[in-house]
Amino acid sequence: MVVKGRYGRGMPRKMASSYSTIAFVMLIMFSFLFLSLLVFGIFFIPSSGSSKGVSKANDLTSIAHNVLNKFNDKGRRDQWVELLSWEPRASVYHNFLSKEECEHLINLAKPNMVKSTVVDSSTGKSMDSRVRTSYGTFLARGGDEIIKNIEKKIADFTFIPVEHGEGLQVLHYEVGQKYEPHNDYFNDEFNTKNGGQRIATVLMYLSDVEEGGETVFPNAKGNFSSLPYWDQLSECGKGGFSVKPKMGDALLFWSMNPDASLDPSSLHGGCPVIRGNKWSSTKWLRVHEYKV
Ligand SMILES: O=C(O)CCC(=O)C(=O)O
Repeated sequence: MVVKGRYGRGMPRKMASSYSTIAFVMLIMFSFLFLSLLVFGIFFIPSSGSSKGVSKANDLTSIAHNVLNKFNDKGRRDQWVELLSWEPRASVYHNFLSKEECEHLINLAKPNMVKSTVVDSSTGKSMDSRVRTSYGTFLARGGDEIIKNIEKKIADFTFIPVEHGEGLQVLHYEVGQKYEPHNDYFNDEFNTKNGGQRIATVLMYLSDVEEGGETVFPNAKGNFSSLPYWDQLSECGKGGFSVKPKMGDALLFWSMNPDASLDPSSLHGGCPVIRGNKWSSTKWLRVHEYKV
């Protein structure tokens, strides 16, 4: 026995046509919704992993490169972050400062340059020293709009707030002048009263140096003689992992490990300048707010 439907075999034509109208309207609505989600970026169609610009997991250099390039002004030199070393943790941000910013810092500093000193660990006072033969001066934090902008860029680069930074120090080294290897962190309580320990340093090169003047890390771990610029380094520069000064580049290195212990591999110095002269600017960053 064949059981017939309520309407017998098949639907009445009128009903069938209203179902297809509903289906058509729903199809249009879904297509519209799908296109809207795509346009507003709520979801995306994955492309094959080999496409350009897709970085591997943990490939920090290319992540930073991709992000930083977005902020590149028209006509400005390419900017990217290069990881240099894990012990100490160090990276360089290429073309961090423009030529105009470098010149601005040098011009502000020039009238006030005095023989560089080191900090006495018992009194916290500055004292003359043979380990440091450069000339330098400090520029007040937030001293003008250009300094404010540089300090904001440093905060973005390091993830450490502007208020944790000491004032910028500008240094000038002439032929033969140097800064012997030292750590930027303190071994006493006096110097850590304001702001706590120095956690990291950003060293900005305000000029190129024809020969010598490298920043050297004598305790760094790695096979440095395989570096492509090894042959261009001075004897002092070959005494560890070295960064050659290049105008506008900013070297970031950490004096503290992620577990808050001090990192002795952050020992560093400025090699003697052999030809030309060197201008640099240092920003020391503290664990806590540094009151100025
Ligand atoms: O000039 C350099 O390369 C090193 C400077 C330095 O060590 C410092 O300012 O703490």
